[in-house]
Amino acid sequence: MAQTDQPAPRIGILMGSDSDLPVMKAAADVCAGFGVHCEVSVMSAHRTPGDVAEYASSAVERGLRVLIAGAGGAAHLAGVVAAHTPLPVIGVPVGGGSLNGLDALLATVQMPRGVPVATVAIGGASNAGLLAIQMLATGDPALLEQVRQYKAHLADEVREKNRKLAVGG
Ligand code: RP5
Repeated sequence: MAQTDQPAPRIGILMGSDSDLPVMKAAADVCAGFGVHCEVSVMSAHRTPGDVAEYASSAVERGLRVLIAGAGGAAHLAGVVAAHTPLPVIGVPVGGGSLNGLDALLATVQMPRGVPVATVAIGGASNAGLLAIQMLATGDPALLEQVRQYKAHLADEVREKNRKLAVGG
């Protein structure tokens, strides 16, 4: 087996089809921005249900600590993943289709008692990545400091916009 210097991924990003990748890529980009290794996979709750069950059931043993699952339409991927793992699962409803993602939002967010999926906005893969980082950061002081710096940077950006508006007004 090929050896790499890459650390084991701590975040797993799943999507129901490669057509979801343009949306879901944002989650991987956020992880990379924080220097956290993630793994990205395509598997479907409907087309490859056995693969999804196997992936989610073995996620803890493989070192993963948070899972992100994005799908569109009858978006059952995040829920099925949550059914098979004790890890926190973040759901991303992928937009498009005749209902513009409302179907995916409801299918992802309306989980039964006992099996939560932390659902972000339609197309909100960037926030899903950030939430996964924040979850990891609860047990990782260095990562927590990075999140603090990120939020400080966000605040600086808003203040800069306000300053520019005041100057131009
Ligand atoms: C869902 O169906 C996928 O997550 C995707 O959003 C949608 C369309 O899939 P493809 O027909 O493009 O493979 O299961």
